[in-house]
Amino acid sequence: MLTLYHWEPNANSGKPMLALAEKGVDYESRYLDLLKFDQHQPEYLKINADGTIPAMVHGDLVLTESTPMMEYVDEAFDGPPLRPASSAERWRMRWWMRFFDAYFGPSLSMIGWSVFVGPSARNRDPAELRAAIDRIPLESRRIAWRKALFNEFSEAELAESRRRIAFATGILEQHLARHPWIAGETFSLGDINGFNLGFALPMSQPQACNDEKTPHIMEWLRRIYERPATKQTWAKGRTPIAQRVTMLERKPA
Ligand SMILES: N[C@@H](CCC(=O)N[C@@H](CS)C(=O)NCC(=O)O)C(=O)O
Repeated sequence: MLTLYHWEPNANSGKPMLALAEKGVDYESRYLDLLKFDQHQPEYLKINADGTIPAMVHGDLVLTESTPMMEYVDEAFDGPPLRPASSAERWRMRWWMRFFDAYFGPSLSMIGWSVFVGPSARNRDPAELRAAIDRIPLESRRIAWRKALFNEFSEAELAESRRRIAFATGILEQHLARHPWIAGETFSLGDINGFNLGFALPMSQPQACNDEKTPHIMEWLRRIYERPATKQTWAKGRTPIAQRVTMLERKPA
């Protein structure tokens, strides 16, 4: 019995969703609406006391942390391997996953929370919002929500995130000019990870990621978008967040 608690196919939730689809593994999907704070409700806190998504339940085991969760999916289930056979490619896959999770992802997330999550969840009674923030278990998430809901990200921290995004897209473009995939010659969890962070980059960061400046990133995103597992996974989205993926449709020649 496999159950996945997730939000939209996007960022962290989309990583196990797409890995499971690539493996061809069925699961029970439990959709939590992040903007309605479903992830802080008592019923879900019994599954993941941190109140973050995704979480996966396989038998008696509760798994959190989307990147190691994808490695578990690849090891525990049949289906095409999603980690390269060679040690060198595995190292390169993990190098990039660490970079995505520790450096690129948090910067994209800060911009996303400031321009999208905050404004989308803000139109409620401030007292109700403060009570919702007080129920968040992790201090780091309480801080992120407070800044997003009350528009408190400083210009200095947003500028630093923009600088990091420009740097990250620059080195990713250089890498993909030399190799078709993140690990090198083999499609892997690294591509699933990067796609989830970056599928909307041409819309959210058009100055950093576009056909002229980063043609190899654009081609890589389009190749992943065209995979049947990606189409199947993004069809599970319920909001315009997931629908942004269609911007990767190739224009008729
Ligand atoms: N490192 C964790 C991060 C999980 C995480 O923070 N997820 C975000 C959504 S992408 C979340 O649950 N936010 C809920 C909240 O802040 O209330 C992972 O990769 O699974």
